[in-house]
Parts: sequence; C-alpha cells; structure tokens
Amino acid sequence: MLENIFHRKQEEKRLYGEGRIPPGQALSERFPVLHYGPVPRYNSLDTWTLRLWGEVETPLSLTWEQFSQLPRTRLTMDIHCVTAWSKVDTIWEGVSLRTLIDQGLLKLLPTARYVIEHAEYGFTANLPLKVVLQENFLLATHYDGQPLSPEHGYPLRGVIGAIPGRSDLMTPYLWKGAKWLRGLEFTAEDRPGFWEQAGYHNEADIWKEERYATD
Ligand SMILES: Nc1nc2c(c(=O)[nH]1)N[C@H]1C(S)=C(S)[C@@H](COP(=O)(O)O)O[C@H]1N2
Ligand SMILES: [Mo]
Repeated sequence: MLENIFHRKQEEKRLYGEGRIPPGQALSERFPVLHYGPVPRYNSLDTWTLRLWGEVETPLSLTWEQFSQLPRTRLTMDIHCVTAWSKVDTIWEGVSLRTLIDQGLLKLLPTARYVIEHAEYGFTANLPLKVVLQENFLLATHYDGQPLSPEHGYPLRGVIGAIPGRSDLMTPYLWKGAKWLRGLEFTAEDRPGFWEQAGYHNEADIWKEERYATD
C-alpha cells in the first residue's frame, strides 16, 4: 500500500517533469467512473443506431453492424478529468471522424462549425468541429483491448485526451467525451451541452485549467 503510493508519487513527478500532467491534476492508476444518471443496459444492439445530422449533405443512421465494419483506429492518450485526476497511456480503439469522411459516409456542409454529441437519456456535450476532427478524438468501442464496460460507455463513447508531444492539438477535459453515444449533430452555432449548462467551461482547455465558466 505505502509502496504503491510511493511509486505513484515518483511516477507523478516524472510525468510532471515531462510536461504531461496539467496544472491542478494528480495521477490516478485507477479508472474512476463519473457521470450523471443511470448506466444504460443493452440486451442486444439490434436496434442501436448512430445518427449523424445537422449541417451535413445527407443525414445518416448507422446500425451497429455497419459501424463495426468501418476501418478502425488505435490511439494511446493521457486522459484528464475536471475532478483533478489524470490517467496516462490509456489505450482506445474505435472509429475516427476522419474515417467517416474518408469513407464518403459523412459529407459536411461548409456551414458546419460545431459538433453536439448526443447520448442516451438526453446527455449532450459540445465541441468545435475542428477539435472533433483532431487525432485525439475518437468514437471508441474498446478500452485497453476490451469492449467498453457498461460504466465506461458501452457500446460507444466519444473520448478525447492528450497525445504526448502533440501540443498542437487542443485538449479539453474528459467530460467532452459522451458515454453511450447515439448521435452527432453538426451545427453552425455553438450550443452548450449538459455539463457546460451546469457551469463547466465551454472550451475546457486542460493546459489553461479552464474548469468552470467563471475561471
Ligand atoms: N452520457 C454521459 N457521458 C458522460 C458523462 C455523463 O454524465 N453522461 N459525464 C462526463 C464526465 S463529467 C466525465 S469526467 C467522463 C468520465 O468518463 P469515465 O466514467 O469513463 O471516467 O464522462 C463524461 N461523459
Ligand atoms: Mo467529470
């Protein structure tokens, strides 16, 4: 136990030195579960769809089977939660938005500037389109080589984190990735999501410590 704490503190110091722990964050080895409301349970994914709509040429509804056949991306990122824990070297797998575009499935209109993630039970999270198109945002089906657990967003979640060495990528806190994702709405105007309406910062840049709207 004490040895573990000692080890974690040493790790934390090393990662701070490498500039991988943003201000006000502490290293976590566990993967905490955080969300508002219940965890949806799925008996089957037969009726599951991912809808894409808004400022697009043609609205789209993908079944689980269709989504599962898309080319996949594997990504290792550091994730940073607004509640002050960070977890490094987390491994995700899923589909990137670039892939949906490259496959010709998603055709954005030039008016598309923001993305609203829509999840089960009406949860939403908003991000600028240019952030969602970055390499550090993924529509993830797997974490650490396994399908997502129900608590972490099975069968699909948005996830966003920091790729070490890629300071060119805007990195928001983890809440900007919606678990139990069911749709992406492309909009011309920004619209605050669930936590953003509750007082969290709209941009949520981890390096600027943009936690709450009053910051
Ligand atoms: N659908 C949904 N997704 C959500 C949330 C939520 O309340 N509902 N909370 C967000 C918040 S506040 C955080 S910190 C992360 C936590 O992800 P985790 O439980 O996998 O650690 O999920 C985000 N995604
Ligand atoms: Mo959170």
